[in-house]
Amino acid sequence: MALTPEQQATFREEGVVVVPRLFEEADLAPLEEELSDWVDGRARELLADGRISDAFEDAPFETRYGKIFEQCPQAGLALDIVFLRGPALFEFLCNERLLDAVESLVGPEILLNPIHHLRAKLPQRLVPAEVETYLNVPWHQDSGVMWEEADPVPVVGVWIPLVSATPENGCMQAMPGVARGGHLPHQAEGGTTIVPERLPQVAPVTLSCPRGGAVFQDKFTPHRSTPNRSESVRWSLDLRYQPAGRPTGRPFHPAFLVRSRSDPEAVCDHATWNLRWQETLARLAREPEPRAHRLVR
Ligand SMILES: O=C(O)CCC(=O)C(=O)O
Repeated sequence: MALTPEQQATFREEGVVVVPRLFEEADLAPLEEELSDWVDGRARELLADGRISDAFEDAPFETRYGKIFEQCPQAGLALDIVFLRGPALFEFLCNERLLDAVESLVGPEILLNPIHHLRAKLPQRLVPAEVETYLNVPWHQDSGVMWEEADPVPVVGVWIPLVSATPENGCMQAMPGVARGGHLPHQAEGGTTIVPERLPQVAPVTLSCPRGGAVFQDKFTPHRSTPNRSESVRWSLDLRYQPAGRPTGRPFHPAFLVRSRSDPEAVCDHATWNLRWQETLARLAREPEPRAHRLVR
């Protein structure tokens, strides 16, 4: 579904727009099932190894992972898009409604930028210090995690909650109307974050978003996510799309053509996506990974 002219105008002017109804339940269900199967498999393994005492087989998607994690934090290992790489996940990255919306912002030749994550944001009381700034991301722009080569490219961030995101369970916040100012310096201290003296003095908007909706953001829009004060897991995806044939800001990671009106045959399939990430991860395990984030200190 293309964004409405009003939504497109909000995106252009504010650098962020919440689209509360983008997906049907049928778009999300296969992905939720694939993730639930993954949690189930991990729970069974840990139970068999004696590392957890209860696999919580009957717990729903929103809470089961947290209950497993609480017993054994290794439950969270390799829980991200590039490690999971399942068919439903790939199918979702190429979802027609999603790409129609993206097309209305970046045009008909669409590249999936390699910066994409699945976040199972735990209840705050369970968040280990090592992943604090991955789950409670401090103020940053997406340009801060990309090389400068992507500055002129309209990379659009799409944040998709798999359970309704609210202030209670740690939804996102963003600073509207400042994207036009471009890239701001980021530092490593406190997790990749805008240098405090350069943080715009703009009142943030809280981006509550129901399941079925999505938040679209300019790569220069400062955003952060707030702690999850609920007892459920706030599952979400954050994806990035851009016009094909332009730098991604991650030249050492693969990018994938997911829609092409001029050459539909050229779009990537699940097997290719899977293989290219496998090859890339194997290569990066052998050699030092170049620095991905753009940090001034
Ligand atoms: O999901 C979150 O909590 C953070 C996501 C984020 O920082 C992003 O989409 O760039």
